[in-house]
Amino acid sequence: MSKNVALNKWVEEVASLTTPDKIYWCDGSMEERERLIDETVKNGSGVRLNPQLRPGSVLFRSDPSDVARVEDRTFICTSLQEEAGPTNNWMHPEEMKAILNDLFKGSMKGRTMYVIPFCMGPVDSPMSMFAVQLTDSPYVVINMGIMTRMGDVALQKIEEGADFIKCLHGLGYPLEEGQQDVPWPCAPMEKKYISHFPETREIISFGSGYGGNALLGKKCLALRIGSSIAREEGWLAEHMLILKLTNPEGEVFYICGAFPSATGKTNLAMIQPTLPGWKAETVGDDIAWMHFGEDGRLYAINPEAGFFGVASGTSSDSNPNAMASVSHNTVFTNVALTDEGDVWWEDIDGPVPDHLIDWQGNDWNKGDASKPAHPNGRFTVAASQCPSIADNWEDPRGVPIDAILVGGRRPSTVPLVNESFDWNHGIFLGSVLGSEVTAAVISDKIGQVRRDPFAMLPFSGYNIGDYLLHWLEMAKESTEDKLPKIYSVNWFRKDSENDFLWPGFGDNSRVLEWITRRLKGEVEAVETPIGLLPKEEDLRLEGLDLKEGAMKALLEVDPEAWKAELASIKEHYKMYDRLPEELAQQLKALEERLNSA
Ligand code: O2Y
Ligand code: MN
Repeated sequence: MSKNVALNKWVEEVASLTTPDKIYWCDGSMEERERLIDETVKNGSGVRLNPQLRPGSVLFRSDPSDVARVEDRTFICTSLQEEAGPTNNWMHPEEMKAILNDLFKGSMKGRTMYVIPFCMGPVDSPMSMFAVQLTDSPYVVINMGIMTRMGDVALQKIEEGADFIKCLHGLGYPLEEGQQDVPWPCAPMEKKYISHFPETREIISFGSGYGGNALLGKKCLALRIGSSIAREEGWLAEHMLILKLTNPEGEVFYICGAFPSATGKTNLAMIQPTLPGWKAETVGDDIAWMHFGEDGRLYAINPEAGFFGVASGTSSDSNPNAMASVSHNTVFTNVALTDEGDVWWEDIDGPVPDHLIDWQGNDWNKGDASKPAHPNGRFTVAASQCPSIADNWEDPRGVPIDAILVGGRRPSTVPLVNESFDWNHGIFLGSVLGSEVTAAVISDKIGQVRRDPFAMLPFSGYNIGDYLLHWLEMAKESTEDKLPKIYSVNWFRKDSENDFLWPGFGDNSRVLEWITRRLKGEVEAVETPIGLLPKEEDLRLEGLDLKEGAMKALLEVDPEAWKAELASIKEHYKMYDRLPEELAQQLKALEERLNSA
């Protein structure tokens, strides 16, 4: 029980519907987390890792049917379908609530219902939001304790009267008297519902225990409900990393970046610059909430307290800061287990072991065709454990944003870096952000460009056209000189031999360096029909071993390729039922510039 009457009433209502055996209020302490981990180990769902190798860490293996976010089962429930827009699954709130009411009836039988008070953002920040998640998953409690400010710190504020968002989550796997539990309870796909109610600011998720479907503070609250609230209140809830960059002179720049999945977002958030004297620090790796300050600048907080990162591909080469972060006190999901009791995944440091237990708990021997770790296997770790975390990452005022990057995986056409002419042109660049579909996704569209405006297509809680209009209208709150400058970046340009032209990783600091000099007005750019590009001599390339002609290709604007790009953008814009007029104008202006070039 809490001192908040409305909260107690809701907890009682849900308990009488779902009939759990017990109700437990989470305090957010380390003792509580350790106790819960011990319980999961005892019931066979968690595996403690070797404390000598990975102290305080645990491995979970999910059901093979429950391994990632399920976009097909994700719904925005608004009174009118056009409010959800053409890119979201929609259902009327009453219809969805009726379905969910039936599904939740008795669904926590034989289980404990956990009450998780939590805060997205530093507890003392005016930009933060409070919420309470009810769940019957101890795995969710353990992860929420890392990903959010959870427990007494949040409950205290809610008891003092802070508004809270209701987040209801159920695994959909009740236990009858004497029934044996399974390691990863969940419901079949057709009974999974990840549903959002922007009009009443509620989230109800049923049937999945995994990641974005179940840790409701992340994609559901911080992005889908968050973006809807942000529109109403005049701020931005974005799928962006936040990076703090300090040049050798000690000047500090803050950069946000929108990148669709599989484009190196976490690596950039934790970049180690190769340029001497430059320092990069992490403020956030996935989500940014940005509000205008009284000075007309945009200030960002990271609403999360941890990272839920993809394990596969992470190594001391690709991301040394992530590797150091997960050295202890980490929850791993769906990675492989070594005979020594440590974790293993594709491309992790060191040789491939002869024997592993794979992510499904089966023996795996070197040479077997299957992959021992799931490609969407994850680590959950506190941001405070990251060696590159900025000392001011929890500043309640946020950090002032100087530049916004939008970047995808584009083997051709899109140059290494391109500065927008102004704010509206920058929104245009964000609206056409695209990434090549890679073999990582099962699709018949491999090699084609998938457009993902500001990497928010799966996360906008309202009509995607209105979302872009909101970006355009935000400019009215400030003046062009105070707004962040917007840049398109592309680390993935390839040549005719299918080789990458740019080394990426720490060398991306060379592009960031040029951006900071542009911000200071120290360097001129080349005006092209698509935007403002660097002169080759203005990029710091010393020490790089690039292929002959690489820079020319990385900075070229090929008129033929851009005509094809225009056609592809036109096709993409057809899907909008509410395309802002300004973006139609931007497209027309691009076409005219290309025609007269
Ligand atoms: O598969 C999931 O549920 C995780 S999704 C995710 C996790 C961390 C950061 N970003 C994402 C994403 O889908 O963008
Ligand atoms: Mn993300």
